[in-house]
Amino acid sequence: MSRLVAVSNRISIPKRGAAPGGLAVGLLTAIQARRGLWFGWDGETSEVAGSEPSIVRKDDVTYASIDFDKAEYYDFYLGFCNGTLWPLFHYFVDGFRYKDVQYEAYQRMNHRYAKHLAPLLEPDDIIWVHDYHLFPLAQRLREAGATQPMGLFLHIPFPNIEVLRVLPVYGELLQAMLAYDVLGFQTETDVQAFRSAVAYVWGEEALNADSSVTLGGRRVVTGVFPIGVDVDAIQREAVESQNTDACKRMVAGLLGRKLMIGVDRLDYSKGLVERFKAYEKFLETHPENQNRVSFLQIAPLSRTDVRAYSEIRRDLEQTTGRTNGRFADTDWTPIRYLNRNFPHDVLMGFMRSAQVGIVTPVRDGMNLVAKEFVAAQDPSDPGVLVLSTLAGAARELTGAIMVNPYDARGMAHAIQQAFNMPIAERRERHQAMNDVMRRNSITAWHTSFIETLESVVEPPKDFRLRFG
Ligand code: ADQ
Repeated sequence: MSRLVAVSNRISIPKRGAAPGGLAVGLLTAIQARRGLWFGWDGETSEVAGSEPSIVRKDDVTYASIDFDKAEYYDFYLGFCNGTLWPLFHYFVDGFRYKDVQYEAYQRMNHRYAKHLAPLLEPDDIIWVHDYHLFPLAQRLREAGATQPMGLFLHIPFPNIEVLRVLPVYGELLQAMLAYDVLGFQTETDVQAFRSAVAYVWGEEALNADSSVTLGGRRVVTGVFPIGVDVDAIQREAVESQNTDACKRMVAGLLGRKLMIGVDRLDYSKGLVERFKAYEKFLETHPENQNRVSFLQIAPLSRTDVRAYSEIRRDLEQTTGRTNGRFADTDWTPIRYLNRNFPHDVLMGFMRSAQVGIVTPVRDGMNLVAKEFVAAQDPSDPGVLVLSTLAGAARELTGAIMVNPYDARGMAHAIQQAFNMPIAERRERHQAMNDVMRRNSITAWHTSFIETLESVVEPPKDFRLRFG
């Protein structure tokens, strides 16, 4: 069995007392099974970046990490990755910024990843790269002489070509993606968007009927690999954590009211401002719910050095203040808005205690919170998921109440419907979603991606060594 080398912008190095999240656990299981290597940034920045990766071995996994210097952090990570690619790939054409100097930093960083990773590779490795931070990595590794099979999985949406071509360097990035052997996406829409971009640049003749593309004699397999969760593990976590102090306190604070919960990284793609406005509309148009339901929104801060993120934070604080000022009572706070992290099991316990889960991104690659909410429910008395049609998860979780996240009135109506859904219908919808999630589990995700990567028989041998 080949060794698996996983590469992601950020890696989770095991620390005492800190449990990694669902995605990290899933990936780690796959790496562990193949006594593999996980390579990436350790999350630290320093004045001068270290010259060698630092290596830690634990439980059959080797962690090789690099740090960033300040310029790399600003220009590569905050700049091109999160100020250019992230907004554009989530269709925020207005919020997108492009600077040559940041793109150059992006290319330089990918070069540095390759330079540090190449000496750690073994001939029979298979290499699985994650996400938009590392589109050019395969190209750089090939130039360094690597001939191993390489796959890229994109966790975020792939935009339609009419949006993609707003980016001055879109052609170069597409070309870079074609140095991989396998390109994996969350949904069929993303694969189609990628294929239409290839056809736009190189013509329809580059597209093969079997969903691969061929360019310059190289064949690149494209496919849909919807990321999932471990339904049974989440169910266990949710049940066990209901006895924790944190869960008991949260439930006691409801004073018997029904609960709607939202859990998201604080990001403009998650549709939080629109969601808060919809909840305000719900309290206004369905006043019988005042003082009878509570909305708990957990949203830890992320990317606080990017301006768009401080703006959304301000908007949310204003909307929360207005709604609470307008509707609160001496013993009732309509929105409880918390900017903090919780251990994963506690979150699952919170979700199990909620009658409604609200997941309304204005654009999302998949959205694991939607799947976690469903998996955490008590099957005999499950809560109801209200889900944006613009989340990748909407393709699979068709038992949710679907909403357009920009339609406040429609969302208010959906929340009302969710709180009042009869138990038979709740059970039926929950069962259907659980069945799909068991099929498309986190194990199915990494197994099928790795199998596809292993099926790539002849990696290209025509890239010459460039590092001196
Ligand atoms: P993200 O945009 O980060 O991921 P998401 O899929 O929602 O989003 O996953 C977030 C994870 O963080 C969930 O497992 C959730 O439980 C956890 N989390 C959220 N808030 C938390 C808190 N307060 N405390 C602790 N944990 C918290 C990107 C893409 C998504 C895609 C994933 C995986 O943007 O579309 O689903 O990758 O591919």
